[in-house]
Amino acid sequence: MTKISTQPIAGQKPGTSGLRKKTQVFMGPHYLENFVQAIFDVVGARNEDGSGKTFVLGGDGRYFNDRAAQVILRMAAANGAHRVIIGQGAILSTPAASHLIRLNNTDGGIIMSASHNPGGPNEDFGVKFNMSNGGPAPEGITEEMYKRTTEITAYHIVESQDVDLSVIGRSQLAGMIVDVVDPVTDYATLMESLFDFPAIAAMFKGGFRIRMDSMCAVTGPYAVEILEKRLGAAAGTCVNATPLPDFGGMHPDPNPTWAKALMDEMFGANAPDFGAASDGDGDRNMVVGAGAYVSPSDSLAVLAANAHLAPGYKAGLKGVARSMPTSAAADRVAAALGIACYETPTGWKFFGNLLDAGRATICGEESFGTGSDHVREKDGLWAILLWLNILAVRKQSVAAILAEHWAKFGRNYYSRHDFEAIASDKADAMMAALRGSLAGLAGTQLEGLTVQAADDFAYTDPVDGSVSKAQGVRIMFEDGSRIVLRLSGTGTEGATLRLYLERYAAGPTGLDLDPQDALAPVIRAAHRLAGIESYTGRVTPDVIT
Ligand code: VG1
Ligand code: CO
Repeated sequence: MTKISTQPIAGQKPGTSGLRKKTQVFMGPHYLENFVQAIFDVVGARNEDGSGKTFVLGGDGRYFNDRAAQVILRMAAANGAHRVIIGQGAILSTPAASHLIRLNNTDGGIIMSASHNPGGPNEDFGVKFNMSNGGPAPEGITEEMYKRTTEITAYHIVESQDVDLSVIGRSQLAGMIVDVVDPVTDYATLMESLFDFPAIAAMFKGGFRIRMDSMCAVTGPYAVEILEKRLGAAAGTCVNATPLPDFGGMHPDPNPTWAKALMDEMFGANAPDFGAASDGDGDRNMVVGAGAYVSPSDSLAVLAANAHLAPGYKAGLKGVARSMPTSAAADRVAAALGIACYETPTGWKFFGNLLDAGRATICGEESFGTGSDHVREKDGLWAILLWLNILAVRKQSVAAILAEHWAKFGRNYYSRHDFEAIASDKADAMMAALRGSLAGLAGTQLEGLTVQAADDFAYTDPVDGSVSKAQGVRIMFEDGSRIVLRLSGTGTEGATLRLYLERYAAGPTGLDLDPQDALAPVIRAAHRLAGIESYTGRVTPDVIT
């Protein structure tokens, strides 16, 4: 075992979901090692009695995934871990990693991913730690890790050859057990336990056509196994199904902008009945019907309203949770079902306590994330399979299900506008000015809207009482419209401003507008209130979802 002297490296502060930096930064001297040592220093690789702990390790296969895995294995051994369970080829989707942590009663896991960020030598890499419940480390723990990186003086690593991760089976690394497992099997079995596979298979057999776009990212092998092999979807249903280190040069973010080929197919002639895409690490999903795009906020609401149709949820839901910027469509479903609805800050780590405490069964974020208490991460293929299960039972099109949903609950028109790579000082100045103006906003009239209330969202976790402040500026209007602004915590270049826009239409008329048209006055109000152009020089967003 070798103890290597090191020095603190600035900026190793985990964001919304782990530490994300340019790959070159992660590959720099001691960078990965310092952060991994900080993880082990905070969570401990040994139990109090001196025995070693067990961890799960895997990543989304992006550039540097394989080499980083070898470093982390050597460091786990040197820090005294007993055993590491790792996906073959160091591959695990984020939800599959969460499942393996729980299934094997381990002490947590390290996931190597920058999720929806592009990959490659000049793109992004990331590392995050998940706790023994399978969920991302809460803020208190990531803060401790960050603090540790600012005072680190040494890390531990064994000298050894690489472990062969290409072959399933057990080996030893300096006394530590390394179990290389199939990344797909346990996850696929979990899905089979939750959903009515025979009903979905019968639907496929009856001619229902689906297109699954894995965006050259990690879900490819999972999608092929589950959709094509176990459910009998036509060969070729899954496209971009081979994970590539640079995601084929694409941006593995399943939204209408980056999954444009899928959108074109779903809105073209002879479109399949159902289309879906997932992101770099497999925790996000986009679903589309023939000619019918489902916004993530609506998807959460439809899934919550229909989950009881799937075997895993037939007893009903204990509660629903959504991130604050997500639309209130799910709240209306929760109210109708008579169950609790929670509003949390952005990031899946805030759902963990609610899921562990049995307060929420289904959670979702506007950023194409949905999941349930089956794991402690959002789960792209899970959402896709729940949709398929619902479609198999209801025997209606996606468009018809959406229309019926809006007719019953009204429609929360919703859109997110992203302004990327803004100079950080300008973005900070804009947010500071906006925060400073909030106290005087109530009663202000603009664009035909009257401000009812404005605040900076703060969250008190109902389970452990921890408080998270400054989670996004909210401006609520008297007619139920809402504007939210926050800066991204996952980007690696400058600042990304996220502007979230919402307007409610009760129906029965006015439920079929283009969201950008329905939201036009809210968009204008947002630009005026925040002074986006005068601070950042931007008028047009880079990405609209
Ligand atoms: C974004 C999304 C957030 C999501 C996070 C991680 O964070 O807005 O909802 O939880 O990404 O998703 P931010 O701070 O950039 O807005 V993933 O699939 O990138 O792990
Ligand atoms: Co992701």
